[in-house]
Amino acid sequence: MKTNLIEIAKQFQLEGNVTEVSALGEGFINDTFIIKTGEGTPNYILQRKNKKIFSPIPAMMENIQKVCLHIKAKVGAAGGDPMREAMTVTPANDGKLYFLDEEDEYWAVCQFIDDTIAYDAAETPELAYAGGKGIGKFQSLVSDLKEPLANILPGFHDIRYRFKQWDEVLAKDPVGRKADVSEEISWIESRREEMLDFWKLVENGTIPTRISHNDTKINNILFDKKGDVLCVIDLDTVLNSTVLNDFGDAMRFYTNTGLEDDTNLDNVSMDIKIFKAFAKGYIEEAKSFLTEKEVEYLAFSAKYITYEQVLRFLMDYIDGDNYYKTKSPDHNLIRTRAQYKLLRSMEEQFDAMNDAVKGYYA
Ligand code: GN1
Ligand code: MG
Repeated sequence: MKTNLIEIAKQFQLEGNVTEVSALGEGFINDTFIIKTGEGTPNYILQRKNKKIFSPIPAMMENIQKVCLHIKAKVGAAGGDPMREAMTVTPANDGKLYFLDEEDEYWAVCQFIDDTIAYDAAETPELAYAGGKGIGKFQSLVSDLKEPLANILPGFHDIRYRFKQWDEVLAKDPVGRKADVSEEISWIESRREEMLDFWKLVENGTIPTRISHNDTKINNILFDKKGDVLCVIDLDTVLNSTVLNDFGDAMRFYTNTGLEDDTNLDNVSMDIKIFKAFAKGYIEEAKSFLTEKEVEYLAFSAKYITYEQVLRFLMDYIDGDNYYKTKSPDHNLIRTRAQYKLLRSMEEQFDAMNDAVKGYYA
């Protein structure tokens, strides 16, 4: 049965009348649409949430709502505009934060914030600096939200958990792809201990657990027309974890001179100018709450998350492409190779990355 998107939209407490629902963006995980209502009433973002990945969805929506309400209260108290500087979840007609359709699919809506810009790439150091400030500010706004969030994505950036999945997938080799990727597999194995050593510091509390966003691509930040950060969106992955994940994932995304799935590896490298600009903005905002240990591992976190992404793409390839949406049979392998090239470039420039962080923190 073809889903009637207009009918789904009508299940939510929208202002105005739904005039159109159309696809938006190219997320790998959820399906996203924009709901248009007439003149003078807001537009909305509608998402079919991926229940295979986020589980349970109702708990995920509670997490998102907790974070949104906390940020709204603080923005309001500081004289800002809570409708523009925070996301607004729109409940369903029955008051729930989601709608469950007849096919057992979960839908959720939030308000679309007008007159904003989302960028697909951090093209200039100025933009990277603003993005760094945006993520630092987001973390700082939620740093006093003490209520724990539900763990709807167990082991998300936990490399011990990823190795467990990895070992299982490799042992099964369900579609017989393993033999052809032995070189790629060696990239993962040769760094296993280094990555686990870092994660042990999170496990034993040397690096604290806080609220983190966990998906800090630049297009998850809305800027206003002046180029200032308004708010951070796509809160599906807000979790209690290390905030280093956010720094690392942002650097994996922002600093890449090529595409995440670039077929021309010559395009891919880490742009140290972008790294420095983001780190400067981030540290300016996050300095107030970061511990020295966290600062010590900021540059490392970029390698950690990029490595994890190499592992996740390669693991999905070997598993037969069950997790990420793909556009060709070797899409996950192309992504693996491109992200590995980025990791190598970070490894080569690691001293300069560390020096930059030290300089801004001093
Ligand atoms: C997924 O769907 P999207 O682009 O928001 C993934 C991230 C990956 C990213 C790779 C829940 O995010 O962890 O880094 O793809 N999200 C989840 O581009 O797995
Ligand atoms: Mg996302």
